[in-house]
Amino acid sequence: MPGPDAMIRHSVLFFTLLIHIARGQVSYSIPEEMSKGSIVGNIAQDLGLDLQRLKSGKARIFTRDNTEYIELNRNTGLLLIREKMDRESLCAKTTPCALHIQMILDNPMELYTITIEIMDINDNAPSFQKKDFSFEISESAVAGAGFMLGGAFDADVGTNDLQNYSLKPSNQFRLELHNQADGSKNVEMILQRPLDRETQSSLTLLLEAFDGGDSVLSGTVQIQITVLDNNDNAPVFTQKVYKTTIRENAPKGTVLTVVSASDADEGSNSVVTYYISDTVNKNVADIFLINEKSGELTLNGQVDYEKVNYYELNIQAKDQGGLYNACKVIIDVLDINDNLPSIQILSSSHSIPEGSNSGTVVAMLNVDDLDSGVNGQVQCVMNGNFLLK
Ligand SMILES: [Ca+2]
Ligand SMILES: [Ca+2]
Ligand SMILES: [Ca+2]
Ligand SMILES: [Ca+2]
Repeated sequence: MPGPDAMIRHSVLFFTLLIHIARGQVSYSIPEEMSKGSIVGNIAQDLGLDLQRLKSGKARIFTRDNTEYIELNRNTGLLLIREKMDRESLCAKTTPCALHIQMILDNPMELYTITIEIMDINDNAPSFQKKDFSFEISESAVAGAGFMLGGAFDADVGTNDLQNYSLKPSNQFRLELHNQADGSKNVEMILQRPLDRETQSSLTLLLEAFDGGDSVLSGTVQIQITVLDNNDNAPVFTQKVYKTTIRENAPKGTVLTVVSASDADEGSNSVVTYYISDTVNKNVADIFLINEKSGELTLNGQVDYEKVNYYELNIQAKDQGGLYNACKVIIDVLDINDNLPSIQILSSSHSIPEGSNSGTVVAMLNVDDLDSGVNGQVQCVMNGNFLLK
């Protein structure tokens, strides 16, 4: 509803128009919502009747449905607003909107037809039936996909009626309006470029409807969009290569390292399981065990530095949708002193001739230790009258 200022403005803009006088009939055009007591027109003057005749003829207004919107002041000859008229209630979308009344006089009996056209003022903003629209759209939806939105309604007519729509922001979606047979427009929201749930999992848009009044009125509705996940991300390991060490003969269950991969998707699309993918060397896969869920790599067999001092494992992280990523775990086995030095006699003399010279070789021995570093350094000691070389 317009405020007092607006009413003053309207009464200036829509000053009562005398449209037509034919014999016995007169037409006026007034804006809707004129306040009680406002002047519609000077009927006496417009019909060329003097005020005396109005009085003597007991001039009065007659309406077919007895709704008395208009009254006649016999003393002044003015037609006045008796009850405020709302064009929308009287005529809805019908144009033109006119009130047909009669003025009756007695002595002699006379009948005048008065037509009052009620002009629309822009006193209704477009409004949406729904408070908001909500959509669930997969991030796999392609550009060009359309989503129907409910239109707005404006009770006014002509340029004061609904004229256009806007959608904000407009980077992801644009509007398409489809003209209907009844003159209304179907509003469709078109995806301009694919959504990415990992960048933005929900969007709020504002649909605004405008009329074409002198001062434009508008109505808005929110569009809530939830972006549904698609499995478009493979798991990613936090490291490409993990390095670790283990002492040989470490007990079964010893934790070597924990590998970890994250997946940017959500729900089952982001659930990661770990596998040792090194199937070439079955032994390797048997020696180590990875926890499918936690990525914890443990020792499941024996490592012997003297046999293998270095392992390279390929580990895969797989999501529920089958996307995967791989990493390497490099394991250095650390030596411990777990081997006794061994002595082998390569050749020996069973007897030594008496008086043999000092320095005569009597036996050749091989002394060895499988360990490495200081663990493999051997010191030989001998008793008796012999010398080790
Ligand atoms: Ca109106
Ligand atoms: Ca309007
Ligand atoms: Ca995924
Ligand atoms: Ca995704």
